[in-house]
Amino acid sequence: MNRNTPKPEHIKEILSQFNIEGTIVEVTPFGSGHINDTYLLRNESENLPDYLLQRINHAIFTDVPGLMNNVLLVTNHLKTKLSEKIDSNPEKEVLTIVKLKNGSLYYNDSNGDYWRIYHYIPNTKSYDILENEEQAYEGGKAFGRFQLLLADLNASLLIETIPNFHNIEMRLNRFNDAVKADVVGRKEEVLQEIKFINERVDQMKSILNLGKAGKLPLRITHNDTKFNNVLLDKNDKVQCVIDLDTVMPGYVAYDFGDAIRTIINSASEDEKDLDKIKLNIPLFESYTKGYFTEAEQFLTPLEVESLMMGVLLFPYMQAVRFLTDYLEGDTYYKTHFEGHNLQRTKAQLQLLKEIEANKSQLQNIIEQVSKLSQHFVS
Ligand code: ADP
Ligand code: GN1
Ligand code: MG
Repeated sequence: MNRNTPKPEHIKEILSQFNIEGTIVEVTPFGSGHINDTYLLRNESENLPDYLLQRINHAIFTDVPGLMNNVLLVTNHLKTKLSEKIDSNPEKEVLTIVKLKNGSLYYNDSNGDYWRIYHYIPNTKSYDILENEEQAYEGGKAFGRFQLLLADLNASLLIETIPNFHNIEMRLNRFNDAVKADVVGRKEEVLQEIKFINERVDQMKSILNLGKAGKLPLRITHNDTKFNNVLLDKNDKVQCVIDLDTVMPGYVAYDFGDAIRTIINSASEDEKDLDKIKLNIPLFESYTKGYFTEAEQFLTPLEVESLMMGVLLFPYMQAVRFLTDYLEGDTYYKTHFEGHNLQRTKAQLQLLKEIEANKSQLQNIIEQVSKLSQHFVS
């Protein structure tokens, strides 16, 4: 689903609702997210903050008040925890919501669209593809710390912003429905991909089954840990975890697997030339090391074991989701050309093939890193 940039007079009306300082002189589309629409708002004065305006995709996030309440709870909790540490700066390390003049967390305009504003965090960068091991290590630390800091937030306060978001059983049910309905007549061209997906159904349910059996704890997880959802500073040090719309209860292997999906891939998520999709194993190792520096404090042995299952599950899960969207006529993700969702599907399945071929090496790395971590719970 793709939506138009709002007209300047509409932007003006939206901005007039919010408690922003200064005068906004420039509004530019920003980032490469697939769901929300993001705009950078440049302030006239260099001494006043720039902002980030987002149109929340309310076809996907149907309970916007609940979602924004989640974001407020999570950011407040993170800021409180960080303010207890001497070497941290909560304002720079956690997203800050800009409220409306009436105190609300979002603006619902006359078209029915929902808008929110965050402080733009200056001198930071997010990467779709990583450049070096330091960045991977920092990313691992960021998401490990994120889980650690949220470990004592009462999960019952959070709503499930997208129910069953990472429930592969539900994803496969919807996929099978889409194959059966074949509403836009695309099934015949994707028979090979459907077969590949169907051959792996049982093994992909392992995390879900362990969770259902009560063997894996539900924790508060991020649930959208692709690498461009962490901001690094100019020295490539972790600054802030962003994109908090899907923070809700989940299994740690989900966050690990989804992050690795973007970190280990030497090409982009939607690479057309499948030969370019190769594993960058040193980046995998660095991310894992960074992750364990924080997560060693709470991971159970079975959670450590489940991490590799997450690494296999996430390219698969994303392929199932992209292909479902392709079969349903491209209604969920933003697409930039005809066949984009199919290209994304093929790239994710190729990545899964590569991961399957190197599974024991990756598993060994996780085991080695976990053994080296001092506080590992045995
Ligand atoms: P989406 O849900 O569409 O992925 P994000 O919230 O991840 O939207 O924002 C899109 C991009 O905007 C991010 O990848 C990042 O580059 C940038 N971004 C988001 N929030 C901030 C922020 N507060 N400060 C600086 N950059 C940001
Ligand atoms: C979407 O919004 P963005 O681009 O960070 C999606 C994720 C997928 C990702 C694939 C709410 O994330 O689940 O992993 O695309 N977000 C939602 O790139 O569906
Ligand atoms: Mg994002």
